[in-house]
Formats: sequence, C-alpha cells, structure tokens
Amino acid sequence: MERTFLAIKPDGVQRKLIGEIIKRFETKGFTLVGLKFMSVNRELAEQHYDVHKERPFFGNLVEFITSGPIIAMVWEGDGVVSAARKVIGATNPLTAEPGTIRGDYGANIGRNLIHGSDAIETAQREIALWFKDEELVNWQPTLTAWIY
Ligand code: RTP
Ligand code: MG
Repeated sequence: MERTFLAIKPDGVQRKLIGEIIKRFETKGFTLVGLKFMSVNRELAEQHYDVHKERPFFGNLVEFITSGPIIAMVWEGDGVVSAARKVIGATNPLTAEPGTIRGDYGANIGRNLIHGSDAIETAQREIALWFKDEELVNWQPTLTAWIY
C-alpha cells in the first residue's frame, strides 16, 4: 500500500492547527501509520530539503523548519502521495484553492503549515529519513476496510 510523509511545520503547531490538519487526512479516509512530535535539528532539516540546497530560500527554509517543534507523520492509502498534495494545496497559500489546508489557513509562502512528499520515490526517501522501521505501525482498519 502506498505511503507518504507529511509534516506539520512549526507555524502549524504554533497556530494550534494540529488537530484540524490531522482531521482532514483522517476524514478523507487515509490511515495513520506513524506520528511523532519532535524538534528538528539542522542536519535533518538540510537532508530533508537537500533538493533545494542551491535555491535562494534554502537558508530561511532550514532556519524556519528548525525553529520549533513539528509533527512528523506517515499516512497510507491508495494514491495517498498525490491525494495528500491536493488536500494540502499549492505551495503559495495566496494562490492555493479555498478548501485546501494552505488555501484555508495560510497567507505566506514561507509559512505554509504543512509539508507533503511530492512523488512516490520522494515519499520512500523521506519516510526512511524521518522514521525508523519500528516506529511505523503496520495495521489496517478492520471495520472499514473499504476506506483503506
Ligand atoms: P513542501 O516541500 O514544504 O511540501 O512544499 P512544496 O513541495 O509545495 O514546495 P517546494 O517547491 O518543495 O518548496 C519547499 C518549501 O520552500 C518554500 N519556498 N519558498 N520564497 C520562495 O519562492 C519559496 N519557494 C518555496 C516553501 O515554504 C515551500 O513549502
Ligand atoms: Mg516540496
């Protein structure tokens, strides 16, 4: 079953949006298989955003993601990688559609509340970077198997 890595960024935690954000993936029907509340050190932040290391905003990005605790999560479901990106919305909250997390709650590209893996291969890399195998719970909801 497909899995994706999602992280509620420091702004989402500080704005008390953890419950609201998690609720959207739960009610959509995806299955939570990993979750931890944690601080992010510089090394992990730089590895996570390695693909952006030549971009002008890289320094600010690393500074921001290490500025306060985050919620790291792994979610499972058919097509979850691209579907989660749709639930999250466009990178810039100012142009993200209403109804998406960023469209509903964000107003700044550097404070866009949540990260979501952008492809299946990226998700595999990010899950391995953020979680040990034993931190993931392999389970399936039995009463609602049709929801994945
Ligand atoms: P994320 O990786 O955080 O889920 O966001 P994303 O895929 O929608 O966007 P991405 O292109 O991967 O960029 C990573 C984060 O960098 C910040 N950013 N700032 N100032 C800028 O032009 C700019 N462009 C990107 C955003 O906070 C974005 O989430
Ligand atoms: Mg990205």
